Amino acid sequence: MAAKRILICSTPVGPLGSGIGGGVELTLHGLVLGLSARGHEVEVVAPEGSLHLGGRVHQIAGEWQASSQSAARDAPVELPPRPVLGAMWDHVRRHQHRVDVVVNLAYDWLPFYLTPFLDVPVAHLVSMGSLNEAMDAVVEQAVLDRPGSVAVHSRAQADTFPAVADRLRVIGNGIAVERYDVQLAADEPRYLGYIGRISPEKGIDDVFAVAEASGLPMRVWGLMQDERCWSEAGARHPGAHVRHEGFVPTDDLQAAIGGCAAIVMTPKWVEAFGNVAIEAMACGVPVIAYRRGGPAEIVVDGETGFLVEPDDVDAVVRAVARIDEIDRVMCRQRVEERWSTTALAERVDDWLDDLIRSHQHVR
Ligand code: HBI
Repeated sequence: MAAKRILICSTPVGPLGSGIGGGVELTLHGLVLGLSARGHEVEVVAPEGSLHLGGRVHQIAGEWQASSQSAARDAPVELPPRPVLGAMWDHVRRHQHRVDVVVNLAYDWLPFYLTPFLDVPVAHLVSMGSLNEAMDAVVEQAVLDRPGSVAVHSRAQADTFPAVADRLRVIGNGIAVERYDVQLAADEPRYLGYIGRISPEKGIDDVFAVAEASGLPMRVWGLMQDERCWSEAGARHPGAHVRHEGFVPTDDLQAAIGGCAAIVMTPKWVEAFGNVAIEAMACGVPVIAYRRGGPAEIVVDGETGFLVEPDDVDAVVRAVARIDEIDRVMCRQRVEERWSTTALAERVDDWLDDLIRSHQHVR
């Protein structure tokens, strides 16, 4: 298909580059790079204060949206006064005739509800598993209104929306592999790594438990979102040597994690994808993960790391002891083949082509 004019709407929880948007920021960056490289014109709508991404970002003023993760399943749909989310989608309404397709990355009710009010086709990339009734309802409605208009990152994530699981497009994710330097041997003496927001759903307590049981130092990179959960884990595992390295942006992160013997992923929730798995593997670092959620569809057991029984800390420790069985070059190679921005953009381009074609039929 010819070059497309694509408008990508970011998450309203915070500006790009702040880390508040978590994996969505990495996904957005991957889409901008990958789709531009395929000759498409890509622009972004994001809260003001965002990184400028080469001048493509329309910076929108307004109050940030509260994170869906902190709300209850039956929470009402809420918008703060002068919401940035509303202003972002008013921008879409005003510019919709200049673009061929809009890609929505916000995990919010409003963009889904507004879709039928717009002429332009909207492709919704859902970034987390099912969290609340309001989103479940509009995701289901979007699939009914426009089959093929909703995509997710993994089959496990799709399965958290049982009413429409088999009608969600699974597109994985992708990172700019060239931004990651592969390190072919782990630093000595050995240490483990964990990357991610410090919060209960990420399984911080298990991270401390693995550190204590393995006797290896654990280095932790990520936004300290929940101090209490961190200090409680420390109190429960006095023998754990865990050091918080802080939240570091991608370029510094990739340089920091390359020396890890392995990255551990102990999520308590269904991780929609698990970007940190492909970031680690891009640096040659094997991943040891619970067989739960997205990471179980990324890590190839025995080839790019190990998948273990969920919540089984001892199984993680046994896998750590086997880590030299993993070829670190293969970790990098698998990311280049499947999880690069090039591979992601190809999958997304196909998705957008199908959506635009079906949209024309429906008009
Ligand atoms: N909450 N309301 C809301 N909207 C989002 O787009 C959103 C969120 N919480 C977390 C989040 N996005 C991202 O950090 C994850 O999707 C990765």
